[in-house]
Amino acid sequence: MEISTLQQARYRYQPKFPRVLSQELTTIALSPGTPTESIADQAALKALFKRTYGKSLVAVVSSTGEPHETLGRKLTLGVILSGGQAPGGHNVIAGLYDGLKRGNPQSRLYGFLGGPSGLIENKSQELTDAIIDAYRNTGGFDMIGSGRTKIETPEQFAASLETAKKLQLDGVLIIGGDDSNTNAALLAEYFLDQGSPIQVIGCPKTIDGDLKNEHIQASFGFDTAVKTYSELIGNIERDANSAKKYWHFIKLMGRSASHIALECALQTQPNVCFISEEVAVKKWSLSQVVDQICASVIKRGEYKEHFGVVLIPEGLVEFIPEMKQLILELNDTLATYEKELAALSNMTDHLDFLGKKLSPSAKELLGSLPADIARELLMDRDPHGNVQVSRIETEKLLMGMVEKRLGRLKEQGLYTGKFSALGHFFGYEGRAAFPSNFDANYGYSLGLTAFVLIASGLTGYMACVKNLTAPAEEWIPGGVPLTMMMHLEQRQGSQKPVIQKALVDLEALPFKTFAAARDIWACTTSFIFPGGIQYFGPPELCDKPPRILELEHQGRL
Ligand code: FBP
Repeated sequence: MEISTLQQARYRYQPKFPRVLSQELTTIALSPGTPTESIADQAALKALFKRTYGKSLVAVVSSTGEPHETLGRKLTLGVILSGGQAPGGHNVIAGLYDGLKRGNPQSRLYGFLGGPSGLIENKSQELTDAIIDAYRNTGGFDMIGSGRTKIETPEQFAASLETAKKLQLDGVLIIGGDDSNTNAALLAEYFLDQGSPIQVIGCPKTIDGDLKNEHIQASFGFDTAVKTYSELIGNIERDANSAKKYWHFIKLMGRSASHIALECALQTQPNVCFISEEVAVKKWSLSQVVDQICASVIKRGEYKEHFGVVLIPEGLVEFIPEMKQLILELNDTLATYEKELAALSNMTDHLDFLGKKLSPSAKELLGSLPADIARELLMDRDPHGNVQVSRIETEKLLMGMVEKRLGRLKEQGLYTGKFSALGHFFGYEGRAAFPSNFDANYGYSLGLTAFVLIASGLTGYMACVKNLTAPAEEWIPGGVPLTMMMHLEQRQGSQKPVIQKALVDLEALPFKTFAAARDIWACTTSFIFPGGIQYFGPPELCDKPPRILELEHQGRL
């Protein structure tokens, strides 16, 4: 197979990882902290996770005692990639594999094909040196594929155990986001409940950056995705500043939280950027969102700057109160009347049917939306019940509304400028990019850490690596009990245990830094052009962590 020059060069890249993990394995140990509690709903979670609740945080440390053989036992492990692609995933598997083989060359690693369904349906492939080497430091999840199947029915849990037993697994690593790691917690508990010693460990993956907390500083993949999008945004900003004739409306991936939009705004300084969490707190209506864009267009028009850049987080529609209410009602109605709706053949019939079930305000809003947007809101939900926001063309909705509003102002003689808009959606472009050095190092470190946790006999933990703003050698590996990050949430009609999603914190330094500067960006041309990800060169250019991480670190000092 032909490979690019960059891919060849990346094969030779040696990921950097925490110093403690490069020691002789006989001198590495786990240091336990005090027992933990879940972030809320302690009694309910204790009852649901009888065997895995309340474990201690652990740190991977240099052992002070006699050398020991714990990490050298022969192991057979399985690994699953779950959910959307995130750069660095192949390196997690490579780190796990290298750790395993270093511990004991007889150890084996199976990759489950196509995500969690590979475990349920016993579809796997043994991973070898040749396979791992072909994917080192590459993006995407094509080594074994990924999927969004949720392990939820008793039959699926039983089938998962059956597969794990057939392959004689000692443990499974689930690499995924909040929902997939919730699944890892449930599976760890189930295996123990069934009297099986098979361990389950999770790993924080998602470009969205919403799987983070006090102990998980970041999910891998975020850095590469935001650097890829910021390069593209910077290029568009420069084009806009050259041609001086277009307003670019750019929707950015990130299903719920706006971490991606916030990071890209900090890296590129656009004229307008919305943070969904702020929209929700301030209860901005769709019309108020449009007002803000128009204010920037009008102000810039006064300086003859008839161009600009607007960043729109993918999840925005779910945070605008009236849209949120509409989506909630649609979710319920679509689930309740699934059969009846399936029997209807066209969009008009769908809308008529739904109109009779929705509240008057939701019905009115649905009717007022452009037909394409209404159709996109009715599309199938994902297996976790989420509306597929990546398929809703919010950028086009806002472009249309801004154009209409400016047209009206022009008629009233209140606006004399020019407005011509172009829409973009940056999402899939960033999910499978060659991982930045940060993500290549972080993914590999997480894989090595997961190996240490499994070889030490832990289950129901997430691998974690802290101190991420320092050079990789100084990063601190450890494990966080999965139940510690959980609470109960209303999902598809009932209270379910889930890992809490991290939204943008409006009180923290990253958002405050953005909020302090945005009024200037709205009027002036303050663009920054970050350029492409640099893979080779000085560390300050190549190994830089995301700006949000740096600001969060600064905020903690
Ligand atoms: P994960 O939460 O699985 O990491 O997925 C992230 C994401 O890229 C979201 O930003 C986006 O909304 C969604 O996946 C798109 O899903 P799909 O890959 O099914 O189109």
